[in-house]
Amino acid sequence: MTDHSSTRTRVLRLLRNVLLIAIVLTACWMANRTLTDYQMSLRHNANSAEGSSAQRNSNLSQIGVSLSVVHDVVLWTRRTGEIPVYRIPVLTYTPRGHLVAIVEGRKESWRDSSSKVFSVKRSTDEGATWSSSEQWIMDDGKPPTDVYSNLGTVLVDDTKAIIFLMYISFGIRPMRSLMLMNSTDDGITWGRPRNITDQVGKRYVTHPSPGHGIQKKHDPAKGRLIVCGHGFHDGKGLVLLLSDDHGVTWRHGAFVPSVPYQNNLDGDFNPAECQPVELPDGSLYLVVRNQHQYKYHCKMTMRSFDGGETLPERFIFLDRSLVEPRISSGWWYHNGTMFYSGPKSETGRRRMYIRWSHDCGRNWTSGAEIWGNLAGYSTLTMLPHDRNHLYILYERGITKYFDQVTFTKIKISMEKCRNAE
Ligand SMILES: *[C@@H]1O[C@H](CO)[C@@H](O)[C@H](O)[C@H]1NC(C)=O
Ligand SMILES: *[C@@H]1O[C@H](CO)[C@@H](O)[C@H](O)[C@H]1NC(C)=O
Ligand SMILES: *[C@@H]1O[C@H](CO)[C@@H](O)[C@H](O)[C@H]1NC(C)=O
Ligand SMILES: *[C@@H]1O[C@H](CO)[C@@H](O)[C@H](O)[C@H]1NC(C)=O
Ligand SMILES: CC(=O)N[C@H]1CO[C@H](CO)[C@@H](O)[C@@H]1O
Repeated sequence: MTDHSSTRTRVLRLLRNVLLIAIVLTACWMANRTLTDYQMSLRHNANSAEGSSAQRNSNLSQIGVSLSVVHDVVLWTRRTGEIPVYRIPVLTYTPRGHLVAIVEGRKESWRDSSSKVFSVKRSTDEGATWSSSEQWIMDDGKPPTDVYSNLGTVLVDDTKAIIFLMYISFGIRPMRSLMLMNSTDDGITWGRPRNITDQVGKRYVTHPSPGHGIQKKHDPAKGRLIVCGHGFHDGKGLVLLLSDDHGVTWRHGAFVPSVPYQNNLDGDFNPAECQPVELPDGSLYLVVRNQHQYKYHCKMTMRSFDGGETLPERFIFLDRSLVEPRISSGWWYHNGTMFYSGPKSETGRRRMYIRWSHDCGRNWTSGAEIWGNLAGYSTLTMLPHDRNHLYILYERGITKYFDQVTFTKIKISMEKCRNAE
């Protein structure tokens, strides 16, 4: 090699390194810049009751609530056989005032990508007794298959008396389909699922989060059906799916993408499984799994004041009192009280708690322990005609957090504190 050509090689190598460094620096700067935007807007406590009529119009802080367990029913159990594992509790009231519970039966293994059935049980006596046999309303087929489906959001159109179940189905990559089935006879029979992928657009095909969606009871957008989902075609984050014609057509509303500045490492802003409620002022209040434990091991909460079209950044909060070990949680609002369920642990799926707040999340009680051992996903509901009980369906166990899917009926007692007189 001549001196001349080796100098040229050295210059080229130097140029290449300078270019690489510039690319890396630009990427870091861009990622950090987006992240900083979120950091500035994410407040560290839930000061999210602003504008809520629930807080302005009543003396809720003067009312005490106590919870007591009425009874427990184990609905599904891990075992050997065709369906070794049941996971992902979904629970709803029905138009006629009954209860429907749905879980995934995982055929091959405990893995999320296992081929599955969706198994349903019903109760027509406020949770005292349940169907003895399970009904399968979806079956991915005999394993090994290339197809698997994940639960799933249930929601009731109260005006039309229809129960909907929305879920995602995976085929040979990259096929992802958003599926919707319904029951018009109170959850006894379910129709064939419809593929609504093209309605919402491939990009917004999301995992409808485990638990419930809502129908808005107040303006804006009274009557709208809302499903909260996590993950979408080319990334992660949170998507709201909306229907203004009683579930016939769906489109996407608010969209909060993740900020993966470290390749999905701890600390990323990555909102995941979410549950919505509506407050009396017509706003939406969401609890969101903080998948990469952005800043803290606690939930994110979000608000929407336009029926789910937007989730403004300045109303995204980290609620440090709702600690979580990356998990999907229960969320319910009734008559001035917010209820939350989830494992009270920053690190492990154990100790199922129900907690409540009388000021829309400004202050949370320490709550009541429902199960002291291993515990995972949970969901909450109430019956329209009986506001004195809260119902939780959750994963719990001794050897694994999903040994059982258990239903628990809880009595709520509202007591006025003495100093309120
Ligand atoms: C709240 O309490 C005060 C007195 O303690 C009473 O005057 C007021 O009417 C109450 N407000 C509501 C909405 O109940
Ligand atoms: C659902 O529709 C999409 C878009 O048309 C398609 O790609 C997908 O294969 C369909 N899925 C199922 C399960 O039919
Ligand atoms: C409910 O399910 C039936 C049966 O699959 C279907 O024909 C109907 O379009 C569905 N309705 C809605 C609103 O999705
Ligand atoms: C709502 O709470 C108030 C106490 O603040 C109680 O008097 C009322 O009966 C409750 N309403 C319902 C529907 O539970
Ligand atoms: C009743 C009660 O505990 N209120 C507290 C709620 O939280 C705020 C701060 O977020 C406190 O200032 C209140 O005292």
